Amino acid sequence: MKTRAAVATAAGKPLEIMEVDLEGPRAGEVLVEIKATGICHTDEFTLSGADPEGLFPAILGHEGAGIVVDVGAGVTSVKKGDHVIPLYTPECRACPSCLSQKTNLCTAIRATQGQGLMPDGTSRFSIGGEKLHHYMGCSTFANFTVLPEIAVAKVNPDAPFDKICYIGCGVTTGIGAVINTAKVEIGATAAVFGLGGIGLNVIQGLRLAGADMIIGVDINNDKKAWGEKFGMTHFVNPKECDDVVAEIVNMTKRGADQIGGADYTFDCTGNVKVMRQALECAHRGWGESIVIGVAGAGQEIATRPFQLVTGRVWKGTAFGGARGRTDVPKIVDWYMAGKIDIDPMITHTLKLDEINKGFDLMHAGESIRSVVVY
Ligand code: NAD
Ligand code: AHE
Ligand code: ZN
Repeated sequence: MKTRAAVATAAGKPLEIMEVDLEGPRAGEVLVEIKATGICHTDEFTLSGADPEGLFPAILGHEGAGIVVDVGAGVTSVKKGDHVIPLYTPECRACPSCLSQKTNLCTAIRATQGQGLMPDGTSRFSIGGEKLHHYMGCSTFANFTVLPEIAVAKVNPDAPFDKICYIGCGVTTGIGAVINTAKVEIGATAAVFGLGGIGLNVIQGLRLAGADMIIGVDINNDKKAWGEKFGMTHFVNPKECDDVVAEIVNMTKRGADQIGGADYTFDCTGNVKVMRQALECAHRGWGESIVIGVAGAGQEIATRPFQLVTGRVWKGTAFGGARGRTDVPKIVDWYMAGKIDIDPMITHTLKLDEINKGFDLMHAGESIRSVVVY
């Protein structure tokens, strides 16, 4: 069949809207009509050329929602007509990682996914006979896409596609980092670096978890009002203080010894210098710093080992530690029950033809999430 798609032809170039060829689903695969897709900073990261795994030409996009329109042989867990969210972190429930119950990083199809291919080592997308790469196993910047059965979460059919697509990455990543990775407890003190599409979801996750002090950190003062909307209690602009680490340590001084530092900190910027700041303003003895941001090829993190010797913990999280087929339907239900906010974070709704505008808005810091509706 043919489908409209925004194709990333080369690093650093705007996406090109084209009609491309799409082969139907093979065994264990499903064909999904994508109804809406968010634009995440990670799409921008790969398009920029900073992603060591970036491949071109490719169909990017990994934050979608849609309807199953066809299934390949042997597919049992979803059927035609089901509403689904594609999962860039699948959940096969059979690989050593899934069975370990210690991680959400399913390994069943990770190798081929990283090569921009389906699990059988081929691509379903092409144009004029030339192969197009899949992206993060999802390629939601195409109106129709093919996904492995283990990489879709079946969700409530009453949920609106143009909102729940955001659960395909940003919402789950932010809330999951708090609940699954940090396991924040009631009364905790936290600092969140970067108040974009991910950081604001960390903030709403902290509010859900019952954190007392939620410090937002951003170089853009416009983000103060955004953070406050979702539960932020204090704001710091690193450009307006001498030393952001000292500032946060000072703000969080408590107890008889008056040692400051946050119980939990989160990097949602992808900047390795910020990752260091986030670690170093975590509390001596127990503070945990969670790396969510994705850093470009060649970037490395650094700190004095003494920071770890004295009890700070550096952790990372992908997709908020969520097991997609199990957890994503629950998060959709939380949204439908009014337990979490999504609508106000979707600042722009665009048509596929306007997708490059979504990247411009992100660069200008003017959007939280842009969503493309097909
Ligand atoms: P975004 O562009 O919406 O937000 C980034 C925010 O960081 C902006 O508000 C920006 O002003 C702020 N910022 C930039 N430099 C800063 C600095 N020095 N100090 C403080 N704030 C600063 O991006 P997003 O969609 O929220 O994504 C954030 C990061 O998370 C990206 O690196 C993205 O690739 C990554 N990400 C990771 C996962 C995961 O599973 N680990 C999932 C989704 C996104
Ligand atoms: N491919 C990059 C890293 C990109 C990355 O870290 N991706 C996150 C999701 S970001 C979503 O917006 C992730 O899930 N990583 C785990 C995985 O298995 O890809 C690189 O540096 O090579
Ligand atoms: Zn993402």
